[in-house]
Amino acid sequence: MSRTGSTIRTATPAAAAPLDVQRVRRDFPILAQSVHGKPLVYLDSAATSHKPQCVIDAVSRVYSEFNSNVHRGVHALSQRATDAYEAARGKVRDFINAADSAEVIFVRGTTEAINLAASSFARPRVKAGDEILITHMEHHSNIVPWQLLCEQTGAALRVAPIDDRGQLILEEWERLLSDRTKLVGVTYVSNALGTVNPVARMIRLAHERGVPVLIDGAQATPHIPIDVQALGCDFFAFSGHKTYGPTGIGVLYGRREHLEAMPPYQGGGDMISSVTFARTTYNDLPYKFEAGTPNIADAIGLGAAIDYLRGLGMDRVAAHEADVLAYGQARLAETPGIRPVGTADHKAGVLSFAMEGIHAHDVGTILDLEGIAIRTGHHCAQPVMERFGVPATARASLGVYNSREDIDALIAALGRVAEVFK
Ligand code: 7TS
Repeated sequence: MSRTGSTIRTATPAAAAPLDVQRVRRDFPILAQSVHGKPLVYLDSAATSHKPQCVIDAVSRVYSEFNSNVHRGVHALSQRATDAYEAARGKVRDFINAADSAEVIFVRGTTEAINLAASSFARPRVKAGDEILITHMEHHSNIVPWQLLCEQTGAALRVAPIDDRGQLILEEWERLLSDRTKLVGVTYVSNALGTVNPVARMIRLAHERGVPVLIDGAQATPHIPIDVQALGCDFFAFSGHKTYGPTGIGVLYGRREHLEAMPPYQGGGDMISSVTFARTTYNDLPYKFEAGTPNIADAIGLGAAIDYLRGLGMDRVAAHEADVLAYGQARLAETPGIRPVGTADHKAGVLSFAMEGIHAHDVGTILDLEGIAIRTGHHCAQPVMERFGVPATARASLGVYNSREDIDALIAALGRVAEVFK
């Protein structure tokens, strides 16, 4: 299963033909519908992305052709299910360039991945007086597991500040990195602001001090080519459902040496090699961390999503989305009454804003009547809202199927919002 050395990443040349967004849209059946009598404009992919037909078909095929439990049956269907499930793990390995499939743990999503790392990796290593270092722009799922750990151990949570544009203040972060720091947790891309953090540099700086780093990749994997070996991170978490795959499936990547040393997260079937009442020995990686019947069909669906993205080419996806994002930022900047929240130099996928004198929920409700789906609220990043002095923002977030026309529809509808509240 191991595959070290040679790399098989498909580096789509940046000069390759740009993404044909109309063709991409046809791969996503859900997009071809009207909402409140208007063509659907879906700008909420940071919450969850839609699924291309190939993913829907892959999941459907599991149940109609070879549904069976994995790793236990000698019969043909079980063998097929096991092969497809393990093939999906291999696709994840290639997608994030892990050295070995055994470093890819299937979990429910980013939230479970971070909780697994907090419980099994950090908990046994952390004691009173130690510190966990995060940033002010984390999603709650990269805050609360560390707070729970701190409550249980007497460790302290340290939070690196962000500036008025929503960028991490790296010098302050570095100042907070100390002998007491036992782990760094940082989001690659902020879901509330769109900021892309300089994670490669942060990992280098943390490692210079011997501090392991967990990357929350939930908002990165749909937008940015990921290479965990080049990054050098210790853990990397992401969710299938934000990456054009099904809900209920996600990944914790961990470096083998860490995973080997960690106790299991949950006990049960499949994660053992032998059980007696006196003593249980655990299965090999990655099964040690996959207790019980896993989410077989959705893992296979995630594999199909990865095939789809690799077929488009992640570099092309990134270039297309960068164009739509830059266009969106420019159009919002020239729209009266809009205050963008999160104007970092390096951003991906997210346009967050407040509208003068109008609550974000009202903005979202009126946009919905225009067929435009955005998210409003605190985006499970309440400290970010507090930092910017707003109760909520309106957030348009991008997927590979969005186009400049979607931005035009958004801007036109925001004009109607302004009229309603005139
Ligand atoms: N980390 C980040 C950066 C996220 O954006 C999210 C979900 C999570 C972790 C948790 O992922 P889950 O799949 O386990 O729920 N973010 C959002 C969002 O922005 N809107 O809805 C969910």
